[in-house]
Amino acid sequence: MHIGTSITQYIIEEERRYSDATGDFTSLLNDIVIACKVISNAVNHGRLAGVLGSADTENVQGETQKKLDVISNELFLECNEWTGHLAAMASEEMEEVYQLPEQYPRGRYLLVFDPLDGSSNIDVNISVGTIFSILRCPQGTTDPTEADFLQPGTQQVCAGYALYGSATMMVLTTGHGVNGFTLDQSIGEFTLTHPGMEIPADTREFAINMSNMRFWEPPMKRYIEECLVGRDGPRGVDFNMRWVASMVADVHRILCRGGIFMYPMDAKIEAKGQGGKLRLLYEANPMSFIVEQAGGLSSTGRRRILEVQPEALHQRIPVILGSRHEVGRVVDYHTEAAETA
Ligand code: P6P
Repeated sequence: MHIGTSITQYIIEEERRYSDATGDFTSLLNDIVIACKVISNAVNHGRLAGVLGSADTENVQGETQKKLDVISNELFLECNEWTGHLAAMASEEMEEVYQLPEQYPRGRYLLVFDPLDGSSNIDVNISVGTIFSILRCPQGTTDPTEADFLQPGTQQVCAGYALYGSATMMVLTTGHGVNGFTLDQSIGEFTLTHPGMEIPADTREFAINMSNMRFWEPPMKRYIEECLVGRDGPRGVDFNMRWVASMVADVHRILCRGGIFMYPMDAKIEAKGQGGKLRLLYEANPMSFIVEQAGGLSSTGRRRILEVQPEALHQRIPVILGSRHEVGRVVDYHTEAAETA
């Protein structure tokens, strides 16, 4: 009986690319996989396990936390804090950097994550996910501070997400392409099902929260209006729209069949003094690494997201990512607008 390539086998074979590999990274990635399996189990049991609904607490973002937000965050900490592979962790759900309990050894990596992205969908049984990014801990640092996490996305060692959907999947990149794994519930292992994922350069499908249209900047309005006019306008073709309001689900669709995902800057966000809606370190950067490794582009509209120098742990940023020809068009519209301003 052939069980296919397990995620464990994939990770170990990836490690063999590096002659100086110690097995540290392999073990770290396996710990993250375990955390995602446990979260998947909690999500799949939902109301049966009494884990739906609000936790009646707020996170650093000022958002009401779902019970599963808190549970998922605690699971990630519990599965990773003792291993000796990490020097510290940071999470959307925690204001400060998580310093490891002093009894645990320190390792060479930093882990930053959104333990349950899209959790506003959890109570209505729409797909949610976990997003994570692995950075190197600066040499000789044993008690990292926020400043040690403020590395541009180009410094990521690994990025991935788990999608808790009709199937539970994990999608990973370590800088050598993108691979997708599906959880085989019968053996409790992720198996390679989507090797070498690539985003088509062109698409006729866009993903954006249209209710914000009146707040967008002119180049974004121009792009979407052209898509809406379709074949009767300058694009000459009709477009389709999808918006799950779970970044992991929207990005996964784009990885599978192309598309462009946009959460642009808008006047409402600007009035709040924020740099965007989505968070740079644990949403935009890991998804941008994955998208670029799959042949797509990821931009703020004005610059490549992976090159942005973070200034704060929970910094927000505009995100336009997906099929490279469409992202390129949106960037061109922003450039033209700046040149004619
Ligand atoms: P809106 C989920 O809260 C999230 O961070 C992303 O997963 C998602 O793409 C976006 O926010 C949805 O935002 O304004 O449409 O609810």
